[in-house]
Amino acid sequence: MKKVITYGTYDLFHEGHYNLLKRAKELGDYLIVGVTSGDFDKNRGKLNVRDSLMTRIKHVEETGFADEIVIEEYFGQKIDDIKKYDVDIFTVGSDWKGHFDYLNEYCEVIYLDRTKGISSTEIRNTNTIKLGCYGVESVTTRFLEESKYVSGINIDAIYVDNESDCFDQLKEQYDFKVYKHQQEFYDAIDAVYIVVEPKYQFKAIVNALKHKKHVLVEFPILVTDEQLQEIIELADANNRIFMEGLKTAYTPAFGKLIALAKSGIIGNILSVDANFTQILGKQLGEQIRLVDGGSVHALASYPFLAFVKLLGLDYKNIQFFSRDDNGIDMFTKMLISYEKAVATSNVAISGKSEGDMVISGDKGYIYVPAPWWKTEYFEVRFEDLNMNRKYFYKFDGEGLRYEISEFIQCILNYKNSILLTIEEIRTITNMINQFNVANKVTF
Ligand code: C2G
Repeated sequence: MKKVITYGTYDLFHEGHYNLLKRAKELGDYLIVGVTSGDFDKNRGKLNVRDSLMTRIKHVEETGFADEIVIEEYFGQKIDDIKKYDVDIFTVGSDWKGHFDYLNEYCEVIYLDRTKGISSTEIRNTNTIKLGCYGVESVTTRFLEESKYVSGINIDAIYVDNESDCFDQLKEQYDFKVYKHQQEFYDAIDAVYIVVEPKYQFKAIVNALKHKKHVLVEFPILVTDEQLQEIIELADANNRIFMEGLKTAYTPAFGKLIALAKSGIIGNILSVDANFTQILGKQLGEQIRLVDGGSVHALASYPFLAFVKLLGLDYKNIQFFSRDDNGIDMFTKMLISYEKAVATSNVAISGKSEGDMVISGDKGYIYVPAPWWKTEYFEVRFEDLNMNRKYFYKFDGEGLRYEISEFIQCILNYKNSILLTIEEIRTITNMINQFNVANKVTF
């Protein structure tokens, strides 16, 4: 019996996939089809796959060509599978010509002509989300750059109230339409990425939601608890997505880290320590302008993200210990108590601490080396060193592509993100607001 194997994502199943599977089957007597897992696609940079794994498997099954279906989950699995299933022929479309020649060592490699004029990416792009940038700051350049890695999105509208120097640079780098009137801007887009100073943030978000646009607002969200409640209700009433651009929440590694920590592998979590510090030097004034305050406003959203994910929403209280410079906290140590756990963090816009994270448990602990907020690697450690385990995950580029991909997915599914829920956003915003009212200790 001649066994054939082929692999693919098979997203938004189309005739190109069908033709490939048909001809793959004709190469032998028994066809194994490897369907890529969501994680594997993310790891190989294929973001924004629309169909679930189960849907993609079902579509392959329905063709009737596959005698067996396996899940492709890691780089190198093709070699393992060819050996494991005693495969005679590996085949794939001609768009991969040359890419899999190394498999000739294990079996015959055949590239079948690709069906011209159709691809999942093109189909995804037919219902492309038109995204506009409201406000321009330095992060906007990174956002535009990272958006190139996400299919199904088109950014060609910018609206700015006041043209900053970041804007002048951006205008040279990207060809997009600059709008001077908000109504025209909103008429041209489906969704908006908002980056503005805190004093304009609430009004900009409300305005976008009133224009029935999905909203992704760059962190930190610095509005009052009451204002946030109004935003949440408005988004709900208009059936629009509201998301915070806290990029770590959307990266593959961070999601796996949280899942592992909460799996019980280190027992009950007793404490979480996560710093986030910078010495901003000449950008200090810029950062203070941007967040209308100091370290807690600028950076606390990140450790607070880790705390709400690991310890939950119901903190008991927060203490702040700040190095204060004319009302601006240049360095703040935070102590957050929960019912059965405690969390600490140093945040600084003019000071440095180790940027690692330690999640302590009553059976072991997880160590995440700096910078934990861009983690690609972490270790689970125990008293018995032989039990220690290491975990690696890819973190591509600036990490914004995962956030953008999640935003598009949420819009298409009309469902707010579970990677950073509305309740978690509410709690993080509330924790920051505690700083504004707390009887903080200054030193
Ligand atoms: N295909 C085709 N014609 C098209 C589109 C796709 O023949 N118009 C083929 C591809 O060459 C591939 C299969 O259909 O052999 C599945 O395509 P995708 O789902 O895009 O899978 P891909 O990302 O190419 O992954 O490890 C994964 C595999 O290497 C292929």
